[in-house]
Amino acid sequence: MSNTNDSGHRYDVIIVGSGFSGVNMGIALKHAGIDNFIILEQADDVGGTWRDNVYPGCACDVPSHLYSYSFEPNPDWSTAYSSSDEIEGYIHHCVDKYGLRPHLKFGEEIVAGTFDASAGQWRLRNADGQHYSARLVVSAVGGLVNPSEPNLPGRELYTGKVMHTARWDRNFDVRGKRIAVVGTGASAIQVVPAIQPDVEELVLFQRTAPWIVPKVDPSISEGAKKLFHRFPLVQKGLRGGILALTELVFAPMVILDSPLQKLLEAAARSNLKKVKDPALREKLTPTFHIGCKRVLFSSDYYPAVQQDNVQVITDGIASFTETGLKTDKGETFDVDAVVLATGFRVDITNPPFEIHGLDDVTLADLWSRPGGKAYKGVAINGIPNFFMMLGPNTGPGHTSVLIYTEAQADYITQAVKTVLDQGLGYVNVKRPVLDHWHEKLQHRMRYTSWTSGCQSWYLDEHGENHTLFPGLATEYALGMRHFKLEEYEVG
Ligand code: N01
Repeated sequence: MSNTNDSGHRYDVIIVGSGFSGVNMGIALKHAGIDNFIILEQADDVGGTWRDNVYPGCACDVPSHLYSYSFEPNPDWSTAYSSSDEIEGYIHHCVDKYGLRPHLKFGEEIVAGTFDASAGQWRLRNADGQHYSARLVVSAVGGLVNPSEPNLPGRELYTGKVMHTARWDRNFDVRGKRIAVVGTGASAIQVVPAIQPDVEELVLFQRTAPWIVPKVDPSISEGAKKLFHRFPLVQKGLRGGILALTELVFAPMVILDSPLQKLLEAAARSNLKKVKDPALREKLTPTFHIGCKRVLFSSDYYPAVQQDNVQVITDGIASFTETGLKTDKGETFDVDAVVLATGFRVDITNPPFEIHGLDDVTLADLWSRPGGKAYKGVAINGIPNFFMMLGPNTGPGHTSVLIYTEAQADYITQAVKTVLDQGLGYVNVKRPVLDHWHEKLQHRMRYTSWTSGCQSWYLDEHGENHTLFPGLATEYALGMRHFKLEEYEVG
């Protein structure tokens, strides 16, 4: 097997994906003095989720001071919770500042990878059949990338526009149009208030009413920005304060029947009182434990759905018609466009591409049952010299995902350095180490509200949670401080 790609270059590391995680990984490698790496991205630009999600109102529901790299504070955030555009701009800034442009290659969809144990080399293949080789591979492909669209009959008959929120057409003007929005998750509660004032009519199809708590989103004053520029420690302190709040207040809220969970539910119920019409309030009242699905933050969703041009429909959707949608009760709604705010196919626990490890074992086989599992969410027994960013059970339910990715980037960098500096063929996490980690996590899952009886993208088809970390982000990050070679088999 060749050790080179089609252009003849050998890499130490290939990073697949250039969203927040891939960029983080690239920065960490550079910081460690490792320069012989490439970042392969299937799209035509960096930014991942923040490149793809550009629907009106798209913003982060984690405060910007925390939803940014700890080593690269941005004193110029314009609001407490930044917009998608502003976050995408921040990622570009980081790519430039940390010199990642020369490492990036776009239009590279990796479809398969094979590890050659005798050579200690990965060989990746892209969709055009070209190969790339490297000692180590880091998969940073993201977990919520591919839209999940309902398979409704008659879609081909419908003459209007259909758009998933993650594939928003910026050229589509909603003004004066009749719009149907399907879904009431995190994306829907942002897009609905953003378009409601401009559309003629908005028909919102709700299958499950979500829990929503108020979101206070003040602009950041020029004075505050100057203060952050002049005294970076102030911004650092603010970041620490927000992290502490999410850890001490929001994390315990996912513990089933905890006092804080009850407090959060009371806050959300009180928020619901903003809905004046009792019949509408009844429709919007959730029937599951708060925290079972992602808790949503919004102060403009309830006001928007009470406007005269909005209808909330709780009947199921049976089909498209030529002119709109038909419910399972036979009611039809004529609309100019259908916005699918229906979420994503969750790929956190699916192999990012076809992966062949030691003895030709595939990751698909390893994960066929009991679902995705990786040591600390990053390493898989049987798949050596391969690390994941935001792999199984490393998603946060309560705070910034970047706390996790930063910890992973540093841990993986230590692994890379160990392999390169010690001239190892490969490192392969030991099976008992992985199993122990996984069993402990799944045991803790039982005490969370995520498995308390609702349907969400957190759970797989067996009702198991292989997506989120059942603990504090700081606990996870502390556990990632040291790469321990003794936990790995060396080849
Ligand atoms: O997707 P979702 P999302 N007919 O899966 C409904 C992140 N995010 O894009 O609840 C009718 O949460 C479905 O109904 P139900 C964040 O991690 C972050 O909103 O399954 N309805 C639900 O209401 C989030 O968790 C930000 O009964 C159908 C909705 O569609 C994740 O992305 C912002 C249906 C899907 O909700 C996903 O959020 C936005 C059907 N056939 C997103 N199929 C931040 O601010 C599905 N639904 C960081």
